Amino acid sequence: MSLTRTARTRRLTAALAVTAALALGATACGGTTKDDAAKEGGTAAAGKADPNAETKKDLTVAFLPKQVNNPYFTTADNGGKKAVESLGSTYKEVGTSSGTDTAGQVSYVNTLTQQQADAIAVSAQDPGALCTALKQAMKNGVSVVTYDSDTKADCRQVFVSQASAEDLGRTQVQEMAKQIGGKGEIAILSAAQTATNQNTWIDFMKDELKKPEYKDIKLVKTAYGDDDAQKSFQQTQGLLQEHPKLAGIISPTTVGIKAAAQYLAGSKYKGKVKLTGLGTPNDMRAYVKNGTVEAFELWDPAKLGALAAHTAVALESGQITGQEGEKFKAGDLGEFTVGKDGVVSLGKPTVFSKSNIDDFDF
Ligand code: RAM
Repeated sequence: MSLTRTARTRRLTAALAVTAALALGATACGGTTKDDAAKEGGTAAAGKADPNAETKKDLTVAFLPKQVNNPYFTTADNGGKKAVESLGSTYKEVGTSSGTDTAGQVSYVNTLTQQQADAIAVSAQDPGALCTALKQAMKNGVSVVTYDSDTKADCRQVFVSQASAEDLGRTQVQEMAKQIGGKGEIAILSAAQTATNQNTWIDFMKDELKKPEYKDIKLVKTAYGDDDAQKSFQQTQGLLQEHPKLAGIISPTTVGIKAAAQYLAGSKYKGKVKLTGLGTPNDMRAYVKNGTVEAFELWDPAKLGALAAHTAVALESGQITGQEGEKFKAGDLGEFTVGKDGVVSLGKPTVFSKSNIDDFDF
């Protein structure tokens, strides 16, 4: 019997067990780790990687973004879809419309496990909330990749990161400092308070701000707009009411920076209060052209989605297991190496300003 068939039979049995466990409300019992899964011989962690193993086809690869109706994830997941289909497998996307519905994300993971998806690529709304469900998925032979926003390292096999988190955090502070001439009060407008990606970047921003060259810059508040356009708009308004001397806002979320730009553009602060962070060129083009925003950064979300898809299929095919040093091919994106803690990094982000924004369409 082929490994796939064995894995399938095991999955079916395990899926029935999951159903039973869920019916009993016993979802918190899955303390299994990636290594336990490996011992069970699942494709999810088949012990040793074989870089020459054949790429499996006819797999079902499910994408579970932080938020389905967020244009950033629409672009990312479409990149994932193209890559999955180019590899001869089936793509599907499930997810919640709110960026703070962690219970919803958990329930999608459980459903995908019961449906015996071959691989899941998930952007986690919360680092810990998904752990039990993801461990259960891996125990059932599902390959688990996080992309964009990570869970804990033992709750997935690989994290596909958009760029170095440290670079992203530090460069946003450097850009802000340049725009405000090295002094003044600044604030951060983030996404959800639990978001792993934003929180990691913010930690690096705070660390960067400790350097002597930023002694005249004061971070006065971190606000959370939950990746909800209206809440982010209101939070921006609140920041300026509370801190009328604010010199700038850093918003490391595509939803937040767009809402903040919209608020500033229609206010007396336009062009005076600086705004930078992470945005898509299509969302921000008008605000760059009308002088509300000078520069901001981002990676190509479609490439991030494509890399997540290639990583998921490489795991499911046994070409990698998530150990440091393993190499795999990701189609047109080239060859990648799994780094420390199972992290695969897409590369360097692009800084967008008036001079180059029209070269990009996403
Ligand atoms: C939002 C989401 C996403 C983040 C981007 C920059 O779309 O919070 O997780 O990576 O912004």
